[in-house]
Amino acid sequence: CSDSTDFYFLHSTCKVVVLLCLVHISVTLVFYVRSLDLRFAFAQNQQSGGSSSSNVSQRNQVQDSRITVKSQPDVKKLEKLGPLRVEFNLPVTFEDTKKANPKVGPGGHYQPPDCVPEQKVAVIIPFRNRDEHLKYWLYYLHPILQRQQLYYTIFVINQEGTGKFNRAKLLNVGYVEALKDDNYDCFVFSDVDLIPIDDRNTYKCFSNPRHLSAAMDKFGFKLPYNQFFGGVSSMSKQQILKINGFPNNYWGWGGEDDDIFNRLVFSGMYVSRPSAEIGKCRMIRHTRDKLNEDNPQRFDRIAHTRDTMRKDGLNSLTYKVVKKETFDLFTEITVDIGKP
Ligand SMILES: *[C@@H]1O[C@H](CO)[C@@H](O)[C@H](O)[C@H]1NC(C)=O
Ligand SMILES: [Mn+2]
Repeated sequence: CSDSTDFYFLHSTCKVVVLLCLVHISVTLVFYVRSLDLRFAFAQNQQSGGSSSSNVSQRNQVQDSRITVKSQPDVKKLEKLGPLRVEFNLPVTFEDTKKANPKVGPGGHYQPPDCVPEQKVAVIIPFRNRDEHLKYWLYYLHPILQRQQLYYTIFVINQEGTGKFNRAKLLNVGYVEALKDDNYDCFVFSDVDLIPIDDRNTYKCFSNPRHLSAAMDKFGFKLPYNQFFGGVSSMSKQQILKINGFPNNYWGWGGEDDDIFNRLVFSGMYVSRPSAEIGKCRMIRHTRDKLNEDNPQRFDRIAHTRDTMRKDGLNSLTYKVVKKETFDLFTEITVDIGKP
């Protein structure tokens, strides 16, 4: 009798042990499969990174040997600087942003009260019909730029009318118009829908043109291709003059940023960038604007930057200022930039 209970006890212990083993194995399996998934997704990402930049393979690229893209050391860590929380679902108004930034003056100007600025920065935003995005941009950027202790003014360059959008020409206009207000020595060019996540990403100029939006969420927080210069960049007055500003004849979407990249490489400069960590930024998701169709001529254009850059740029720029308004958080300049 006692024998059989012993046996019974042994039997159930074995059962428990076997069960535990099974649980262990399945848990291990689940984690293993998950890690495979991750690795697979990563590989896919890598691939799509390579091929979705298909616009690159079609591009007649500047010879690779001429391209040097170097990382420059980021600013020394200042207190309170670091990663931020950036979201686009909270309701944000111009009024609230104004209240939250009492030290920002008319036209969106700020200067640090207790130090002499090393650079005067004009922030140029090419714009049309994106008030929703501009609200978020101002809400996030004003506090960041003040923490970075910059002397700066925000210029929103608004393309009048319903013709095709021309981002690069608006950048030229921003450069020229800002200089009528103050002797800026640094220009930051930012799309209205891009917000940096890390405020150590200083919106100022460096010894070479700087690509500030180095790790966009849209591209999995890395560069879509090495020569990418779109989104947010900064260039000093000297650097801009060296490349004759930006092209005026890219109407519609795409290519103008590649043309700018070519210009600076042909002028003997390279692109500096923050690290992938500090260069992280978020883009506000949106559908393509109606009047910003792909520019079918862009591949041809970027293949000829070397021939066109001396004739087309700041020295051939024409436009008419329609209106200049000084708002609390930014200066808006509405311009007629003509048609293709
Ligand atoms: C290639 O794609 C990038 C990222 O979307 C864009 O900024 C660039 O203008 C495109 N270039 C061309 C030639 O289409
Ligand atoms: Mn966009």
